[in-house]
Amino acid sequence: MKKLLLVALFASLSLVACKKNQAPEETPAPAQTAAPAENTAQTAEKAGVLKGIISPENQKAYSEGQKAAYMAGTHIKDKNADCAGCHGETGLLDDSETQVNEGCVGCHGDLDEMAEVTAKGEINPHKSHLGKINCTACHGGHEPSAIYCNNCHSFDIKISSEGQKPLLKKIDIEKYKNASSDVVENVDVLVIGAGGSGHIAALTAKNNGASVILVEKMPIPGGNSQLAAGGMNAAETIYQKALNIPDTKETMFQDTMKGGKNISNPDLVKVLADNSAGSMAWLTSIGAKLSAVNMGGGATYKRFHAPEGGAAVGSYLVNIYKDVAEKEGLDVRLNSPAVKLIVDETGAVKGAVIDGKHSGPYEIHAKSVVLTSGGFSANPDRVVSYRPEYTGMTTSNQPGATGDGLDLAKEADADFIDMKQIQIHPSIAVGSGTLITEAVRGVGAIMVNHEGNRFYDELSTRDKVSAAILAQPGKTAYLILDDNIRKSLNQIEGYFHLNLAKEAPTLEELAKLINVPAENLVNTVKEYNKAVDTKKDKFDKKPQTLEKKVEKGPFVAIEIAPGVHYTMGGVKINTDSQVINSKNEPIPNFYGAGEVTGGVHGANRLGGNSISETVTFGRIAGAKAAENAAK
Ligand code: MEZ
Repeated sequence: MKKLLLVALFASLSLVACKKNQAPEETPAPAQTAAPAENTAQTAEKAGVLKGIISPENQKAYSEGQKAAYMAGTHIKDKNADCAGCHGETGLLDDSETQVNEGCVGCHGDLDEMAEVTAKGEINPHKSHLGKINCTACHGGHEPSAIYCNNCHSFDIKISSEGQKPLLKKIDIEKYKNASSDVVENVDVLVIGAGGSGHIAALTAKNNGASVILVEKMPIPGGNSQLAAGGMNAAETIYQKALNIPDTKETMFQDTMKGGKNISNPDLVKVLADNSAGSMAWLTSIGAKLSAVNMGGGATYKRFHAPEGGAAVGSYLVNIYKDVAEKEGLDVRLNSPAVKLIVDETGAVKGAVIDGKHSGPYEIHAKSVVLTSGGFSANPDRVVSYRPEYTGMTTSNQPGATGDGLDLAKEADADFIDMKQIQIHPSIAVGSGTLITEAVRGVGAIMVNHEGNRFYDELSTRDKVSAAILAQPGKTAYLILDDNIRKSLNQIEGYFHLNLAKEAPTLEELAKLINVPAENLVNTVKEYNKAVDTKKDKFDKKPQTLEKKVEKGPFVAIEIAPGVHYTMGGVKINTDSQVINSKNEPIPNFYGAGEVTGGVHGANRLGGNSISETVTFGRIAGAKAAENAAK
């Protein structure tokens, strides 16, 4: 029905001639010259093409480098195409490109339908963990298309209108130092960054009666939360109780402090642990069920909560947040970077300047601003400025994780903490940016070096496991698992799907496949299986983590190497999620949550604590921001 409505809406708009469900053609488009500085609608108007048919003149304008006249390959060939079909009669696009995307869907079908007609091989770009996303996240109307997936993967996918370029979205905040605009909107709460923390803060503020705008610089929402694989830590949950897991908030507090080498802010860690079961209950209330409980690195008990069957936690949650946001009518604006904070003479934060992709700069005046813009693992320059030894390292992060929010916060005199504490995750699949979730080790995979020998406790903290891998010849290792372990976590099938895992019927054959001495691998596994029986391991793996033997073929190997995963440092906050300034005082009207903040994880974050942080501190920040706005 919805589809019919969309088609009807589209039909009423004097349309681009629709060829529904036509697969995009691989039409090479002429080379593009530099884009003009003005926005697309202005350029289009100047070029006089807004209402015209795509004409020879239009094509000529394109070939002369006028961006507005550039059309994605399929469209440029369509002599009957009409700009208003995508742009509407005004020609003005909203920054989220809602209308134009409705147009794409009206002509071509939705993602599911496109997945049917474009299925080529195993990898289907229209069916991914990113869930429902805009067509324009990848397909360009007036600029070459880009395969969003290839920011993290290296798929050999063809896309119409060339374009494979990575989408790193680093915003040069310095450039906007004096930015301002006469175009002003007013709102109670402005949330900057639509990842997990941002969605939760925005939804909470809205539920607490505030008007809310959530802005996101990327063309898709979700941030790094979208990529979170393993689980969410929480103690004393109903799911743990049902499994008789004797975990407590105090144990979670102690594990987190110890994992962070005791430099975390204990008040924040206490908030994290004490609220974790409540955060889980809140997730349940919005339809998220994280009832599978696994072991995470550095944890005393199983507290790593994931969807039943072991699906990736992040995309599962983010897709629920997006649905709730849509249902509740949350104002979410994509392609809308916050480029400057508005700070008054007393130091209070009053809003931000947004540079919308189509609308250009405008101001949002807000009674409260919540910063949830994420970390900076995808910004190698910034990472290396703190940790030169990480030069050239891969990352597991989405391309928007560049840390611009830190530069914004600096304008409001925010204080920073633990900036040098950057987490290296032990298991990024070699040759890709794909995280092999810690849950693989949590459900029983062992780790061997190129000699086929184990060398460390697989479930120690990430800093130690990473250092141990980097000390091995070749600086990579193999995860080895059997069919029982494989079947206990369905994300592992995904690694096969992505060509990152190898399998063989016997350990000897697997050894041959990965080029390690077979005798060593067989003996290593024998010795490990004995440790499972005796609960005594030569690398001191905790008895409760010695659960499953590696015994049933086919056997699986995944080559892994450490990569930049999480930035523990960030803006200083207090337990009310208020951002703290250089005089150690809360900055009026300014809140922060998630990876842009520091202090919760100290020198090393435990796996599963970041999703927990997004929910707990996202909710606190949203509630406090709404309360402040109501004053
Ligand atoms: O919290 C994380 O970073 C996490 C659980 C990652 C993973 O290995 O899945």
